[in-house]
Amino acid sequence: MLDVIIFGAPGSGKGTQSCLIKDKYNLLHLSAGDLLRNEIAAGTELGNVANSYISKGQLVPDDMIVEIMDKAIEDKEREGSYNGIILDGFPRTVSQAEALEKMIRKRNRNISMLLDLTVAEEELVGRLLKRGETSGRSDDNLETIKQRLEVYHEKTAPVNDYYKKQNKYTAINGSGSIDDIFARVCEAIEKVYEPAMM
Ligand code: B4P
Repeated sequence: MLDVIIFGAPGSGKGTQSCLIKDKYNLLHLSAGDLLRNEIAAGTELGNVANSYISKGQLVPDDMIVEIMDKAIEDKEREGSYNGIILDGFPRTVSQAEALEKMIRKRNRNISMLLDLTVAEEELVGRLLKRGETSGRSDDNLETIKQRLEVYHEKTAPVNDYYKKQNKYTAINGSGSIDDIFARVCEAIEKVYEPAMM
C-alpha cells in the first residue's frame, strides 16, 4: 500500500499534483478542500459552517474535518481496487496528524510518506490571485490569501516536524512546470515504492 500525504502552503500545487499521482499509481484521492467545497455547494449545514471559516482564510475546526475525512476514507474504500490513498490538504494541524494516525491504524494501514511542495511566497500569491480570476472561490483574494499564509505558518507548517521525527518527510521543489514537479514527485515516491510491486 502507498498512503501518501501531499503537503504545502496554499497554492503550492497539492491539488494539481494529486490528480497526476492518483492516476499514475492508482490511488484514492481525498482532498479536504474539495470535500468542504462540495458541502458548501450542496448548501448543507456543515457547508455553511465551513464557509464561514474558509471565506475568512481560517481553518475549519479539527473535529469537523477529522469526521469528514474519516467518513470519506470509508466511502472511498468501498469503491474498489486501488494501491493506496493520497491525502491532499489533510492533516493541516498537529492535532489532525494525531487523529489521522488513529484513523489509519484502525484500518491496519500506515502513512508511507509526506511530500512537502516548497514554493516561494510571491509565487504562491501570484498563483492564487490568478486562480481567483476564474475560480469564484471566496478565499482566492489578496486579503484572504495573506491570512491563509499566516495560518499556514502558524498552524500547518509544524505538521512537517511531526513526520520528520518519523523519517517520513520529503521536500519537493514545487516551482517550475507542472510536469517537471511531477517528475520530482515520482522520483521521490519510487525511491521507496516500485510501481510494478504495487
Ligand atoms: P485547499 O483546497 O486544500 O486549498 P489550497 O491550499 O488553495 O490548494 P492547493 O495547494 O491544492 O492548490 P492548487 O493545486 O489548486 O483548502 C482550501 C481551504 O479549505 C483552506 O484554506 C481551509 O480553510 C479549508 N481546509 C482545507 N483542508 C482543511 C483542513 N485539513 N483543516 C481545516 N481546514 C481545511 O494550486 C493552486 C493554483 O496554482 C491553481 O490555480 C493551479 O492551477 C496553479 N498551479 C499549480 N501548480 C502550478 C505550477 N507548477 N505553476 C504554476 N501554477 C500552478
